Amino acid sequence: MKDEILHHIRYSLGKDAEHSSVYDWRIALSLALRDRMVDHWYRSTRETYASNAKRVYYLSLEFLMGRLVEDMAANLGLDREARHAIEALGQDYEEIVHDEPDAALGNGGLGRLAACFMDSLATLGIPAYGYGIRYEHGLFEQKFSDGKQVETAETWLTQRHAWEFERPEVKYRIQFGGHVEHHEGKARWISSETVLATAYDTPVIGWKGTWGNTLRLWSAKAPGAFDLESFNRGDYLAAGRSEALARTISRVLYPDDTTDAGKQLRLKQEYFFTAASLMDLMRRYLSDHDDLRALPDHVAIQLNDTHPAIAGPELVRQLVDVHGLEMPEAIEIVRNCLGYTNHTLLPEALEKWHVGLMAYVLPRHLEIIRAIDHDHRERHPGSPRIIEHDHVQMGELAFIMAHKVNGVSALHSELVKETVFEDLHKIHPTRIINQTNGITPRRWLYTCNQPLSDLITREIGDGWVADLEQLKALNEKSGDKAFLAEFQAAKRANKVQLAQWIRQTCGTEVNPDAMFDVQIKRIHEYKRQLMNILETVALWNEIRDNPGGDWTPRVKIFGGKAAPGYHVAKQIIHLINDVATRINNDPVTGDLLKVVYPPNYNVTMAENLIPAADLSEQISTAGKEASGTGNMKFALNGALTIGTLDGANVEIREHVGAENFFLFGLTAQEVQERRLQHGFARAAIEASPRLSRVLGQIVDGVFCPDEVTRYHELVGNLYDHDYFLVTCDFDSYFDAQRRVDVAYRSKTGWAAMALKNTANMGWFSSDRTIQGYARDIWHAGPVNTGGMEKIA
Ligand code: NTF
Repeated sequence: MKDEILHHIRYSLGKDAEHSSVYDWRIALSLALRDRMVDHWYRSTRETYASNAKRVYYLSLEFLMGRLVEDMAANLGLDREARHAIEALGQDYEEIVHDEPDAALGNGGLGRLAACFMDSLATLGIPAYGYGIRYEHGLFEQKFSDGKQVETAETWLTQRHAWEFERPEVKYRIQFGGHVEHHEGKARWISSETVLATAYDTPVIGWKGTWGNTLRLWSAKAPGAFDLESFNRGDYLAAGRSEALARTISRVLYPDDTTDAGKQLRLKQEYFFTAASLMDLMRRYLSDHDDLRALPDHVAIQLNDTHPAIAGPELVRQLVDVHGLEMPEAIEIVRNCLGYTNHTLLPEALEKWHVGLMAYVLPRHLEIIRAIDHDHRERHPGSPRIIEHDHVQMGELAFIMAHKVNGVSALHSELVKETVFEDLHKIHPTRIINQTNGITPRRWLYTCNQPLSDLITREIGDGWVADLEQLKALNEKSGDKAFLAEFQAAKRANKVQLAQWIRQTCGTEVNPDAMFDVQIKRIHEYKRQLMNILETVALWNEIRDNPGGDWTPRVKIFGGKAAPGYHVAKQIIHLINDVATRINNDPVTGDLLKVVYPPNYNVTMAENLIPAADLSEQISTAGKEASGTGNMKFALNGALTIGTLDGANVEIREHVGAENFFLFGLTAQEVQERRLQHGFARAAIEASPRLSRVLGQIVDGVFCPDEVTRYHELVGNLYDHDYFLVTCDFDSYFDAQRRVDVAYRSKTGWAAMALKNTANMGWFSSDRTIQGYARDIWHAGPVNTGGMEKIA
């Protein structure tokens, strides 16, 4: 390793060791690791071709990969060797690892799930490609200015991205606009704009390097030659125009995972990467097959939400307009290739495109969508329409064009059947299935939590990393005092580290012996960070009322970004920061209560916070969080959950045991009923003196003396339109928190409960999730076991 790193310092970076910077060392280390991936990667590709195995294509507008160096080293089994080599070269390994910017090509859970799936696909040896966009700017960077969120552009690609291979020879012409001509039953799309999609490949190597897949991200370029004529005339802007316009498509990730933002460009992004991916997989298929009717035997395409739902009409277009198949047959072939995963029930997140826009950007696709709609309604009279109120409903389109539709937790999948797709479910009662989300144990325990990972490996060997259910063996240890002490010591080591990081990042001193209570996720009303901060104020009040009481010291930790246009979410951020300022400077509560909100939450920050958490906040309004995956990461790392019966919380609680989970709040059913009661929020506030007092303080400007009216709108909305039932669940939440306080006072009691969480979270490995998709949706499997067998 040492020689390989030095080789890259010299021949890839053109430096000598004495004059190399941290950046140089990082790139050299990354390139040395990448070299070690290549042979595994080629071998996997060769075996896939040789065995004629079915390939899985995961289409996702987001891949939230985070940093890669530690993950890549770990999967190659070179984590220790890499560290030793760097140290032997006189460099600081931590500093080098921390120099890598996060690949933040996603917003939150949906994008991070795609990244975990890539890891599991490679670990399981399933031939797969991830397809997405190589955004120049990932998710914006968040700063706080006087407590308010400020966004700046993220710039990960201003540095060299050492993991990827540029593929200038892989390029496709993606068309937009124009019109369609029909001649003798044949359609010809005369487009008005062309953009080139070019590929960048990142190898994804599974655990122990046994298999390698590819993450192929598309970048947009102008198709034509540079406009030298304008340039020579001195019109430099005109000379650069077509390049700039084309590149716009892969310029930025839309900073919003729940609203249908940025109309035309967003639709172009979706079509751009979907069409390029389908052209690419068709080229691969046709290179050694000639029967298009057999496509579904060799190709499984998974749509990560509706963002790539244009895949249905696009693949039909390729089969009909390019390869001459008949429309009904093409529709059937495509359906047998496609699966669609739904990730949300929030109506504002279900994509709809105005037919005018669709006709303008993708005129041929609009025709095909009408044909698909017609075909479906001929077969199923009374079926819901894809086009409704002049909008193409991408959820309906994805449903109709997929042979399987899945939700992401047991509860969510049932709600999908009962709500968004109620009518389509009646027509296709076996189409909707469930695949509960999972997380990769490689990143989310082995790499991010070394103290705990080492302890577990010492106790039960390292088989758990690829077979997480082996953690069950730890259940036997829950009565073993000595083991519990070591388990606690691992947590404490993580907390000490985090306390130091918090001091550096936020300037706040926190006591590692206090309970670390963490809520990290996008800021959204349904996730109810507001309820958490209101409870924090209520606790502050009670401590101040009785400062000599027997309080359990807490550090409330928040992390997360708000979509730049989401006004209420930004107010909530401001309120959390205002409350933090007041409480952290209160000598009465002192170390008993602290509130910290480090800015710019991302994957790397999650890897720091989760191993150090005692309490995981999963407090969404029941029925709103499709699954959650942070909830799984915390429980796996030995945090206890305070949560509602929502998303995967339900299944986590079943696995870890109800006695090791702090449950509160209304159920999804009760939420529905409560909303129908007139004035429910006002009634709940009036019935809760504690909540009334907190809201009164906020309105009186206790936390914003410089601008007393700052939160009047926020609080006013709670009284009148508390859609997410913060007020109704408040007391139940407060009481559950006090049960948490009591439980935390027994150190070994708490440690035993925490261990039960770690021991019983094995089922939530994304390896299990991927096996479910492979078995129930893709009918695909690893090459080396002859395909399906192992999984079935
Ligand atoms: C998210 N959906 C859900 O809100 C989470 O509950 C879930 O864990 C993840 O997907 C992964 O399934 C979205 O981000 C989106 F875009 F659909 F709103």
